[in-house]
Amino acid sequence: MSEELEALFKDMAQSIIDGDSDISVELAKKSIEMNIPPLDAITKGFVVGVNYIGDQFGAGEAFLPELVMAGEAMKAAVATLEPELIKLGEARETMGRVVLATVEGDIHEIGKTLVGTMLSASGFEVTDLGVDQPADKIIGKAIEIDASLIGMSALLTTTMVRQREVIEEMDKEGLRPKIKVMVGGAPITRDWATKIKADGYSEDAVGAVKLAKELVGKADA
Ligand code: B12
Repeated sequence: MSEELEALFKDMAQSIIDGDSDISVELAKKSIEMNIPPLDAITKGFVVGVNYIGDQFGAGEAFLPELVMAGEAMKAAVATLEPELIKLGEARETMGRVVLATVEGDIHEIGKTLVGTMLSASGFEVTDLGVDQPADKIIGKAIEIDASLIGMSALLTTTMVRQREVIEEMDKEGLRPKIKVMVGGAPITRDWATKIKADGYSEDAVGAVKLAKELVGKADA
């Protein structure tokens, strides 16, 4: 990696740590001008900062206002890069409909939105219900739009259990295997996904696209 690039990624991470949306957006724009792949800017730059603040918060060394500011700066940077992410997709055929949501009681949206953007860029028709979504809303929407896939995000150890509730409800209503389920979010592991009988899990947005294609039977597309 060139020194200039390394410095830019470092500044990106720092802008999130400082919770400075003006600078994070400015750096996102700069990376577009420099033709840096938008996913690199996110994963090698901004995410490093948000993870740092998350760890500091977890250790009691950063507090809620800092977490909120970092979240806002992260959201603004990802939103700036979103059109570039979409441009990357050269989807010709539609891959199927996906309902995406963060589960009830959980308002973390950045990772879920990023997954949604990447799925759209890859040809999926994404209905993003947003955050804090109860099981009946998620399932109801999937039935309404005849979705082939539901993607659920959870960022809290206290809300990840909601993913299981949705799956149990779907099984009760006989909706699977017609509608597949993938799960994700920072505390989610492959073991958890297996335990709750999800059809798949991915730890990041690129993996989520690959998984979604596999689940709808279009792995080669
Ligand atoms: C930003 C942030 C916030 C922001 C969210 C802003 C927003 N608009 O989204 C705000 C300030 C609102 C917030 C609030 C809280 N937060 Co918070 N937050 C974070 C932080 C720092 C970063 C999350 C993030 O955006 N990461 C960047 C994105 C890109 O990554 P991601 O979300 O993991 O998503 C990727 C993958 O997981 C995956 N993925 C995600 N979703 C899906 C879905 C599918 C289907 C698939 C396949 C893949 C997938 O792909 C994504 C892209 O690569 C994390 C720490 C961390 N490192 O996770 C804490 C963290 C999650 N928060 C935490 C806590 C405790 C809280 C609060 C309870 C704090 C409080 N006391 O109020 C509240 C909860 C409010 C609620 N009810 O939800 C804890 C959770 C601890 C735990 N064990 O449960 C963490 C881990 C911090 C910590 N170390 O303590 N938070």
